[in-house]
Amino acid sequence: MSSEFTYADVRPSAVPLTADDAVRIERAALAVARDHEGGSLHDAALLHAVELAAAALPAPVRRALISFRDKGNEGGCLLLTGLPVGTLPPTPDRSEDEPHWSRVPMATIAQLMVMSVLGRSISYSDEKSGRLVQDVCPKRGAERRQENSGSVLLELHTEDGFHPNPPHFLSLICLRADHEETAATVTGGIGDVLPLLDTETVEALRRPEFRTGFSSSFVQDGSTGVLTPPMPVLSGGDDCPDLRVDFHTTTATTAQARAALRRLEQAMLSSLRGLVLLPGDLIVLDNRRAVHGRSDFTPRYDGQDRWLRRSFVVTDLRPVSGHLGRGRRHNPVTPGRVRHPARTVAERVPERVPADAIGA
Ligand SMILES: O=C(O)CCC(=O)C(=O)O
Ligand SMILES: [Fe+2]
Repeated sequence: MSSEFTYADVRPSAVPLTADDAVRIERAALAVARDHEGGSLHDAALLHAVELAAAALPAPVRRALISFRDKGNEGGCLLLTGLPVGTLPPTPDRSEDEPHWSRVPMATIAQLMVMSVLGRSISYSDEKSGRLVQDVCPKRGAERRQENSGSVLLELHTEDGFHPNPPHFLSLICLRADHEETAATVTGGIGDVLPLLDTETVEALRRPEFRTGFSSSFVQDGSTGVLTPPMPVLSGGDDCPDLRVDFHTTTATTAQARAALRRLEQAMLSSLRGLVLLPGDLIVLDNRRAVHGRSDFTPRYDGQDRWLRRSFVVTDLRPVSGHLGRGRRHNPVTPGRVRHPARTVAERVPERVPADAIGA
């Protein structure tokens, strides 16, 4: 477990939007919001209008997104700066107070416009009420949770690595920074890290000897101990493999796998890129190629705390369409909520995982 992150600043490599760009995006986003006033963000007509409105994004931004979508990059992240966020209500500090999207229309639609260049928006009905765009802000009483509602250091993870259909890309748009501007969002890309790993480690990471725990944000009773069947951490092409791991919940089932997981985490920790997100910043994370995490910070619960909004896309809806319910929400997969036996995606582990099976 890491206690802090050191990272190379990604702000110098950001794709900046000018003030004129921001005005054009603002107009396009508000037009969509106006046309769909009172509607659901999950409405197909609204999502199609968002895709059309994405034509208002300037060519350099679209070019950067297209290249990131098709080729990725070493660090697995792309930063845009200068997006419009509009006038904001107070930062919510309880789930019940999270505002309807129409109270933050500009940031919400601008984020979906950006994401529509990368893929098709989806959400997960197991988590955060299946909202298509979710609030990421510190919640009272959740401080120590390994979830985005916590404020302790959030360990490196690919998003939803336990899920049969995790997002291909996710984005975080910053509406408010934390008071001290110390909460750093970091990424570790497999492109940066692969050259640091020896062949034996890579081979071990490719064997199906790792089980990842379901996030407590998915398991409704908050219980832990629901693990995937054994899976590899690395899969796919030799040059740039796909990655699936959570250094908080992934456990190795053999000694060799355990050592490989530890080496991977060390290599990731020594190659991090990141930044303290500021209002108008939007970071896109390549969820097949990078882990991400966040350093700790101190919330004040004064309505001005750190506030990001998160959204997910997959590159193609058709392979997952059989799993989607109404409005692009992925059907439940957590035990107790599935209508068919849960064993197809997860096994409930009756007793604690033996200590010697837990990775670094
Ligand atoms: O708060 C952050 O910067 C990252 C949170 C996170 O990992 C997430 O929302 O998936
Ligand atoms: Fe995350």
